[in-house]
Amino acid sequence: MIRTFAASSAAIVASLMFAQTVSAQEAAAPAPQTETPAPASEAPAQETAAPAANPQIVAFVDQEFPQADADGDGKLSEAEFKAWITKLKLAELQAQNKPVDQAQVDTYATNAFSMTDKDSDKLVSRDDLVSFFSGG
Ligand SMILES: [Ca+2]
Ligand SMILES: [Ca+2]
Repeated sequence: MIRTFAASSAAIVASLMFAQTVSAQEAAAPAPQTETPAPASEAPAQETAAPAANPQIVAFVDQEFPQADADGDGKLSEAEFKAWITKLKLAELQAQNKPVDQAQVDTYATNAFSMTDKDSDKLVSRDDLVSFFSGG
């Protein structure tokens, strides 16, 4: 039961991530800033600092992050991230009976890392992953 859920959510998140990566490649330019300022005058008592993350994404990251973080320092290096995302991608391709193009998977992993590492310090935190998978 749990294994089935984990596998299906991994596939969903991997597909989501692939769609984002493809669209970013097509755009070939930094995404326009679409931040809409929150109405500050309303509901001042409510904490609005942390937007609610999709529980399925949080569960997925909580499950996957420790496996991806090979040296256990709480951050994914580029090598750790790419090894992990490559494994996910290969599993997705296998599940769909699609041929594996290693060069394409490498490019995908490189793009995914740069998109996830928003501050370009070559490290990806758990929160970075959650926000990336959440489309942020
Ligand atoms: Ca690490
Ligand atoms: Ca970073």
